[in-house]
This record gives sequence, structure tokens and C-alpha cells, in this order.
Amino acid sequence: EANPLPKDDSSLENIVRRFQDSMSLSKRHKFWETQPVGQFKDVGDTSLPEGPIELPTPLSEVKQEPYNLPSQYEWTTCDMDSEETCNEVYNLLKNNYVEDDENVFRFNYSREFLRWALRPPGYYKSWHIGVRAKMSKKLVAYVTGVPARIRVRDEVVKMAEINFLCVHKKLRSKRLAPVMIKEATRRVYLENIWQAAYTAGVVLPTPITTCQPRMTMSRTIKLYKLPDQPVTPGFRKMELRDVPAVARLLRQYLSQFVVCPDFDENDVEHWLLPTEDVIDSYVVESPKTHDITDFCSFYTLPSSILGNQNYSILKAAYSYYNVPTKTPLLQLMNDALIVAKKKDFDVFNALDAMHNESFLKELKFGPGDGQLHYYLYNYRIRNALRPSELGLVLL
Ligand code: MYA
Repeated sequence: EANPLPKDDSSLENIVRRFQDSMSLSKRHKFWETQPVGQFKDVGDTSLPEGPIELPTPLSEVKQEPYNLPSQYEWTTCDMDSEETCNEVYNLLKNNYVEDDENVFRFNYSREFLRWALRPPGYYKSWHIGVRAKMSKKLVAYVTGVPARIRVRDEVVKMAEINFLCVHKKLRSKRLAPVMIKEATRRVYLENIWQAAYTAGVVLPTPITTCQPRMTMSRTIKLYKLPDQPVTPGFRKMELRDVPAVARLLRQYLSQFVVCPDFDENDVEHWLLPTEDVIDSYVVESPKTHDITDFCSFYTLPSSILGNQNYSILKAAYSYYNVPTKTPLLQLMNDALIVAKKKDFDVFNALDAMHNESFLKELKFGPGDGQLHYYLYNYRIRNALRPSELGLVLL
């Protein structure tokens, strides 16, 4: 990591520099400043080209050995097919993963969800990276990647989607995360993939866009009485036979966004075919022509409620991909809310990405907690996108 400021240097020059740093809007990022990502100092510099920041190196030049960990720890590849390993990952995340700003909620991804999220077509086991304590073998840190084709403007780029970065609460602020990220990068490079996409609640150099999570609130659930059946004729659960039609609809719909996944039928089968308590998808089948005209989906991600006597878990649905062609998006999402309510979800969340803004107000979604920043690794975008230009939902 590049020349940190020596804390004990009390020369006037150094004091002035430290003062400027402390005042600057974009804090210094000792690690991220060394990485091939858009840097804050380059924001607005129109001379820089869009696209890869660094060119691929020959695979033989990619570091062959894992990065060094502090001596008490060792790398492990987490086999998500193994019941036991999946449990260990589940428990690490359940106790140490993302919390809201007030530390009231913590994501509680289910084992089935993790298996779904981590084993899409063409996934690499080597990208499911864990760190164990050498003595106890306890899993103390984790980070994952899965392969994806992401279109950025008119370029389809092979990327890793990086997710589930987690360091045990007792090991925080020891600069373990940069080592995890470098090791993930190395393993992605070894598969001849040189770009990545990820989201985070924290501001890093440099977001390609920033979304606002929105959720229906308990108060508004009462305010907003829902019918008990979907109102759109032909609205039904997606089935295997719908995969080609859904793939066509989705590809067509996503083509209007600046950044989105490039889904083929295989991807659609994996990511969108319903799986109990993981992913729900619905189509509208025209009662006359039997054409599939519309599509909507949401995934299941409960949150633990921390330190509450009466409630321990909040059952939350998250809007995933939705495609209106014949049915207005507002009506489609209203039907999604109806089926979600029937399935006993407490809340329904959506980002202000894609065309979601158009239904969020009308359907009484309130502003959610914090912000979700989207990033690309080793790929420069000249100007940040508006959320409505983003067609990518990461889990
Ligand atoms: S986002 C979800 C992240 N997880 C959580 O929020 C769970 C709860 N928190 C934790 O477990 C820890 O706080 C984590 C940091 C592990 C987040 N993304 O080790 P440290 C930078 C990227 O002392 P810790 C998700 O999963 C931070 O700015 N960097 O800190 C996507 C600082 O660097 P710099 C982050 O708190 C992850 C350094 O780490 C994040 O103990 C995408 C401090 O390290 C963050 N969320 O651990 C990862 N949080 O000094 C990038 C902090 O420079 C993937 N930091 O500011 C990049 C692509 C890689 C593949 C490329 C292939 C081509």
C-alpha cells in the first residue's frame, strides 16, 4: 500500500497535508488508491477513456501462490456442496454480516439462498474463499465471486460478481479485507477474467451509480390495503417451459440500460426459475394468445432483528428483475406485492434502479436505510450513471 503519512512526522508540511486530508471530502483510501478502479482525483477528467484500466497480463505472470495471511490464519476453499461447510458460512454471515446504520437488523441469508447465489452456471469453486484460524479451524472470514457477463454500453464483458465479503467482528480493522480482496482478484485473474462488479454500503473509489433502497413500511401496509388475489388476468408462477420466453423478454427489456447482465436461457433458468424461499417469479400469460407478455420476480432475504424481546426475524422480499410489456409496471408490481403479502412477507424492498422510481411513490414505498453504491473493478466509466440507467441487481 502506497506511502501512508507517518503519524509522528511533525514537520509543518506534514501537518498541513494531514489537515488537508482530514478536511477533504474524499477520504484517503490506502488500499483502494493502489487498485485499478476509478480514482476520486480523476472524476470529471474527460481525457480518460472508458473501458479496462489495466490490460490483461499473460496468465503465467499472475501470482501463482496465495497472498500471505497473518501467521495464525490459513486460506480455505469453501465447498458449498458440503452441508457442513455451508453451515459454517451461514453462521459466519448470520453473526457478522451487514447491519443497518442503527444496528437493529442484520442480513440472514439462508443456506439455500447461499447455494443458489454461489453456484450459477459455470461457477468456480476456487472463488468461494474462506479464512480459518489455524488452531481451531474456525471460519473467520469469507469472500466470494461468481462469473457473469455484464454489458456496459455496447460491450459485453466477462466479470466476477464479488459478494459476501465478511470478516468476523473480533478481527475487524486489522487490514484483513484488503488481503481477501487481493486474493479474490488473483483467483479471478487465474480464470482469465479481468473485471468485476460489486456493491457496498460504504463509499469507495468510485461508484458508477448510487441507489436508494426503498421499502414498504408497516404503517403503510395498513394504509395500503391489498386485494388477496393478483388483479392481472393470466398472472401465474413461472415454470420451466417459460424459460425461453422470459429470456427473450428480459434481454429485450435490459437492452435499454447502460449496465446490465447479459442473460442467456441457462442463466434465466438458474437465476429466475422459482426456488422455494429463495426466488419467486411470475409471468403474465395472455389468456387469449397464451403469449408471455410480462414478468416479475423477487428474492427472499430475511433479516435478524437484534435485541428485540418479541421479534427475531423480519421476512423481507427484494425486487429483482421485472419486465412490463403489456401490463403497466405499476399493476405488475402491485400484483407482486399481493403475492408477497400472501406468502407472509413483512416487507417488500426495491432499489430505485431501472424503472422502479415509477412505482415506488404510488405503491407507498418509503425511503430505506442508507445507500447502495455500485462499483466496477478494472473498468472505467466516464460519468456516473443515474440509478434509472442501471439494469443490474446484485444479491
Ligand atoms: S459488500 C458487504 C461487505 N460486508 C459487510 O459490510 C459485513 C460487515 N463488515 C465486515 O465484515 C468488515 O467490516 C469488512 C471490512 C470485511 C467489510 N468493500 O480489514 P479492514 C475497505 C470493499 O481493516 P474491516 C461486499 O460483500 C476499507 O475502505 N472494501 O476493514 C462486496 C479499507 O480500505 P481503504 C471495503 O472493517 C465486497 C479496508 O477495506 C469494504 O475489518 C466487494 C479496511 O480493511 C467493502 N464493503 O473489514 C469487495 N469495507 O483503506 C471488493 C471496507 O483503501 C471487490 N473496505 O479505504 C473488488 C473486486 C475484486 C475482484 C477483481 C477481479 C477482477
